[in-house]
Amino acid sequence: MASKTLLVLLLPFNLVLFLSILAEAQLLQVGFYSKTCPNVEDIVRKEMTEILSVAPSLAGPLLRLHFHDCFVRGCDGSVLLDSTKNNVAEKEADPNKSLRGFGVIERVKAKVEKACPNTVSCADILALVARDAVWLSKGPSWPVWTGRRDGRVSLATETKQLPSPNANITRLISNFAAKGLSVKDLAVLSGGHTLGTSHCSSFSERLYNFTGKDNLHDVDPALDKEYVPKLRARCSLTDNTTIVEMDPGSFRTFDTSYYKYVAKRRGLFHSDASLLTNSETKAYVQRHADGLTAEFFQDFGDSMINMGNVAVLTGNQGEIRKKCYVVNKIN
Ligand code: HEM
Ligand SMILES: *[C@@H]1O[C@H](CO)[C@@H](O)[C@H](O)[C@H]1NC(C)=O
Ligand SMILES: *[C@@H]1O[C@H](CO)[C@@H](O)[C@H](O)[C@H]1NC(C)=O
Ligand SMILES: *[C@@H]1O[C@H](CO)[C@@H](O)[C@H](O)[C@H]1NC(C)=O
Ligand SMILES: CC(=O)N[C@H]1CO[C@H](CO)[C@@H](O)[C@@H]1O
Repeated sequence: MASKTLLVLLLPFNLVLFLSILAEAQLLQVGFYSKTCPNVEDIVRKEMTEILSVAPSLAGPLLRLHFHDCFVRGCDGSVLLDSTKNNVAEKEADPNKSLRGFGVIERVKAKVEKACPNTVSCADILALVARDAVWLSKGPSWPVWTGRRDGRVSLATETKQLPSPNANITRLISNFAAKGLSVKDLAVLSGGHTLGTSHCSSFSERLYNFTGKDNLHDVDPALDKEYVPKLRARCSLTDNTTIVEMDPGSFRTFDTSYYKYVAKRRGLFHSDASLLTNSETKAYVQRHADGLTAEFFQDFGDSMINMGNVAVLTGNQGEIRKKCYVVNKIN
């Protein structure tokens, strides 16, 4: 995928021809809506610019929504569906309790529906919104491959496939491999934690109860000892409401400082710290702790394209949802 992006960059003049050839082989394509909804990317960008100018802290949650969509049942908009009388949806499950930004997706979708009814999927809107959230936070932009269709199923039980913040590197690598994503994708996409916040409950066991002893010495040894009191001052073991910046000092700016924190053993989650326990991910963290912004930005776009390809529905599969929180009625 990375090489394809590079090719796209190298071949601006043949872009249209090139992409239409690629489209034969590829399920998604850049500009899928160029005939059916030519302004869709402008509409999304305009809405996102307005939304983030008022509420910049939504950039993180919106990026995370696309990740959670893609890791459960593929990027099919299933994370957006509400529960029904007979079904508990993904968004009700534990890992999703902290998801935010659903209102933004509905707002953007409504604008797109007005311009191009029944044309653009919610799954694609999520992918475009995630890209714009990063770009508007001073991060990279990348060509979003579109043409996803929306699923009709969302099951809370399937969110078990999401990686846990307590995961070790073996577990993280296998979580990603199960979605066709590489060790490099893991190192790169973890850099998404340069944006946003976490609830204390996602990491407080590391501060007080790492091995279940529940005392002040029961600390995750992978955490910088000098950082522990700072985090403890913010979070008790049972606090599930306080939020903490994952990349303190620049949590609204997409940059490489996440890697600087992880390299200093100050990543918030055990999963962040785990990146230092594998030679490839460790090398990535250490190299980017010193900057290398341009390379990280290129990598991040490439890996987002990879993630956006996970188990997508295309062609006649699924549907184009009218509203993102509910499947279409079947007559
Ligand atoms: C590698 C495995 C990953 C794990 C274990 C993980 C875990 C978490 C956890 C526990 C939170 C905090 C939730 C809360 O308590 O509020 C979080 C937040 C976040 N994650 Fe991840 N994540 C992973 C990968 C990713 C990826 C691939 C992305 C996107 C590329 C991402 C983007 C984010 C963002 C932007 C936030 C902040 C959300 C907010 O501000 O509300 N994460 N993640
Ligand atoms: C990693 O975690 C899994 C459980 O999630 C466990 O089975 C495995 O033993 C752990 N591996 C290492 C090397 O600690
Ligand atoms: C501490 O960890 C143990 C083992 O994981 C768990 O059973 C216990 O509930 C935890 N204590 C608190 C107060 O969360
Ligand atoms: C937070 O913790 C309180 C007290 O332990 C509990 O009643 C509440 O349900 C928790 N909230 C969430 C969102 O988990
Ligand atoms: C955003 C969202 O739908 N959050 C839900 C997560 O799950 C809890 C219950 O487990 C709901 O109360 C939230 O509304």
